[in-house]
Amino acid sequence: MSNLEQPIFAKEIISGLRARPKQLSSKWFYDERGDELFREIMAMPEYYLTDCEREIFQKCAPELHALLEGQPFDLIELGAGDGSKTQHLIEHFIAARAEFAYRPIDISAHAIDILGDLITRRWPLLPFLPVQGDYFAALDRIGSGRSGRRRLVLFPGANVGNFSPEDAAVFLQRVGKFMRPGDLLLTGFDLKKSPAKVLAAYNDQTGHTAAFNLNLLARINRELGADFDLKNWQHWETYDPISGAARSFIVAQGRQTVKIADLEETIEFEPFEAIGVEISQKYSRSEIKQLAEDSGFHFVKNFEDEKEWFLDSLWR
Ligand code: AVI
Repeated sequence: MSNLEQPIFAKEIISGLRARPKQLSSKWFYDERGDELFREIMAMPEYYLTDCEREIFQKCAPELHALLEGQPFDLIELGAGDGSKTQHLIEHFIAARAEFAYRPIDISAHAIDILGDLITRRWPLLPFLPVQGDYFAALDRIGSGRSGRRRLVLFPGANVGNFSPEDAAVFLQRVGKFMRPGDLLLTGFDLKKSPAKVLAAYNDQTGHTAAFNLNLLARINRELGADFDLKNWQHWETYDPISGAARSFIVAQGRQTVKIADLEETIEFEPFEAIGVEISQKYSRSEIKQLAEDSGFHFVKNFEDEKEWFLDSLWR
């Protein structure tokens, strides 16, 4: 985390733990350990999302390239992570001799370093121009340069699902302000499906998701000198098939008093009080079209995997 982000982290953690109900943003999951745990989740058989989107990217690359009409472009990726699926697009674009630069944006400096090593080793001639930080600060920085080029903006991996549907519309409207005629936005959506499938993806028996969520408390211990005793907290997952919201909670096993030494704060938790830590929103096809409209985009088409569990939706 950069020195600039540390006070924001501290401020958001305190206000989230003082709120009723208590709520922390899932964006704080991703420190170095969190990135590692998330890579383990993506490799789990229960977490079907990764394979579905990999299949989609392999299939849709030629069509995306055709839609860019042979013009030079910037491939901008919001929340790039390890970029493993995007490499299928890059591979195709390079084979098709497209003139483009890869501009991943990620809040995690560590994730960008790993990605940078990987990309520059595999494609030393590909312009790799990452931006570390908050999406909009990064988009502002990108927006002020290289003004003539078209953009293919990727928002993959169901990251949009980590917003409520209302916040997703606000977020996508902001992305839209950065885009110009001819630019394209490709967003990954996890589709509504069997509730058992969804629950298994976020409540695996091997405990990877529990470890990922509890790492947030461990991070608060490490970075803010708190004394959460992790064995007194339990990961809990719910899925509401009407709203499509999968939600993660961390639940206190009995009364807890937690001191956050660096901030001189003490937080009390009642027995079984829960901290909301993540929403992973699932969508229907009609909800996705509606979201495109509500965010000021024109829907172009959906690319789906064979099982019809996931789709990437292309908008102008
Ligand atoms: C990053 N994001 C799209 C993941 C998701 O599916 O909501 C994060 C995650 N949380 C638990 N498992 C995966």
